Amino acid sequence: MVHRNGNFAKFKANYLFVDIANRRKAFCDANPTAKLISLGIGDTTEPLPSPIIDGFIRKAQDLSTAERYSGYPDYNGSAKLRQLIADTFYSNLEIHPDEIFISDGSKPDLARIQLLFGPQTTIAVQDPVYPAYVDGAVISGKAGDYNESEGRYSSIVYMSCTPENGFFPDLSKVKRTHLIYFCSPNNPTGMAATKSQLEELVRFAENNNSFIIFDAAYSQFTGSPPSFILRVSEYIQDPDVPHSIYSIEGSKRVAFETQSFSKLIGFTGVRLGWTVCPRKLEYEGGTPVWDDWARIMGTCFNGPSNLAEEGGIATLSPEGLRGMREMTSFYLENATIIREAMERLGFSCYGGRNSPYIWVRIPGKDSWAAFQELLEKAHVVTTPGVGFGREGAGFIRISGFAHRQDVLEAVARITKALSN
Ligand code: PL4
Repeated sequence: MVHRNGNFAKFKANYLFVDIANRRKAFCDANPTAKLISLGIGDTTEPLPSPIIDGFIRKAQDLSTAERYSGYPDYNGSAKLRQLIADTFYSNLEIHPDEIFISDGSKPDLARIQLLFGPQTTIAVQDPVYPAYVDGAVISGKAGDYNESEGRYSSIVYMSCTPENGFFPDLSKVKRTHLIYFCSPNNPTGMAATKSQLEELVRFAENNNSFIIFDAAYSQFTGSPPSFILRVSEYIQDPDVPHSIYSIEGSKRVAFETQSFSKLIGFTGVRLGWTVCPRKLEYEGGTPVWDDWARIMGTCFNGPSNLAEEGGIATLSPEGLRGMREMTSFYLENATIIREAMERLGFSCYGGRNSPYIWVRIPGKDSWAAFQELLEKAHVVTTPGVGFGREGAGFIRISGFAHRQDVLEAVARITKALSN
């Protein structure tokens, strides 16, 4: 007999987005003519700019010739793309291309990082939290048991991020853990940590000999954009919000950073991202983490798709970067439209300024009830806040990733539904 990995029995329920898909399907089965609009899952909708499509086509044509065909890619991604990422995103931050590991996106990297650390490793997460961090901890045996009445796993340290603390945890009350997952701009709250807050976080990690896993999936350029780029827009608008944890002194000794082309340009389906593992990041005793991370990527990943990489290289060309800024600007405008509509209805809203997500407090309702009401009355799919953790109870997350006409239609329907 083969024994099941007992950690699977510890899961509390379905993965959040699977739960939503199930509820959505049940609603559609019962209401086959309803035209649902999804502002739920953060999934990009807009067509890719033509210079990027040209990159894919170029590579596809190469693959059709004996001279330029290429098979397995480099384990850590092409030197060209790693150099471009270093120059574009970390221009003043001294990240060497060797420290950048190209991957098939942040979510797989976030799961693979857990393989670096044994089951005795303790983990802290923000609450609310992107559920993939917690689910990865459950599978790898680091989460402990799920406590139904607490709505939490026994071995995970939850750092409350609420309107009351400005969505930044009171670190003086946070118990020391080996790993700290931190996402800024944050999914789901849409709030971004300031420079002084990230300094506090890095000092906290240094004092506790912890590692930070910094998820910057909704960030963008570091430093000044190259002069050829119009500063059209980017998710982070506020000059006091760092784009990378590496803008913080000392962070290379304590932090990984993961980033992705998914939300920056729309590669959610193409699949391309990267994780920075600085050479200075060392375990107790001085062994570099880099060696093990390279080994994990070599074992659990066979290098990024060469088509995706070519799209990434095209994205980081001057025309591609212009397209990227227009894209993030578009989704941010969607977020503004949604936020203003919800505020007009009298709801307290957070996020939507440095991020495409709006975190809306729905007084007197639990999140799933609010989700269900919007689904049934407005035919709009959102994400129930409690699905991201206990501190998300009473909130819903609305995503700005949608076609403009859908956003306008959705806010009109929500306004009508909730005004009656
Ligand atoms: C739905 C903080 C979305 N199917 O695309 P990736 O793998 O480079 O990035 C995934 C990711 C990483 N880090 C953060 C994220 O928010 C996301 C994507 N999150 C959302 O709506 O919260 C898409 C979720 C996806 C899933 O199952 O996670």
